Amino acid sequence: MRKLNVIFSTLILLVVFGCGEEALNVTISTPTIQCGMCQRNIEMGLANVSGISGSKVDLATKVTKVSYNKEKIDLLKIEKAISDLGYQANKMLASRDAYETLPACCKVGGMEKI
Ligand SMILES: [Cu+2]
Repeated sequence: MRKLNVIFSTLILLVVFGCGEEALNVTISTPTIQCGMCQRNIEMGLANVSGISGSKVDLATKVTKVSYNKEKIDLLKIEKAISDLGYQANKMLASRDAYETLPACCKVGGMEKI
């Protein structure tokens, strides 16, 4: 019985403390990505953003899947972070300054010019 109690309290603790840390997943449209370097730029850039626990860029479908902690960051801030890396995120256009610093291959249509 005592053992059951321990297991039961552990479960309750896991539920109580687990909730706040729950990672949400969101799929963000990133239509301006061009190549593997864009993929690296975004994945490595987002790795440095507090509250984001992981991201995966799918070049074929041009979407970025992001796992994040909703206590620390929200969708708008994630879109802003991607914009600040030089890429459009959903309806948010790329930050102009960041976009200008991208290598030619990462700019829109860049892969066709090579
Ligand atoms: Cu690129």
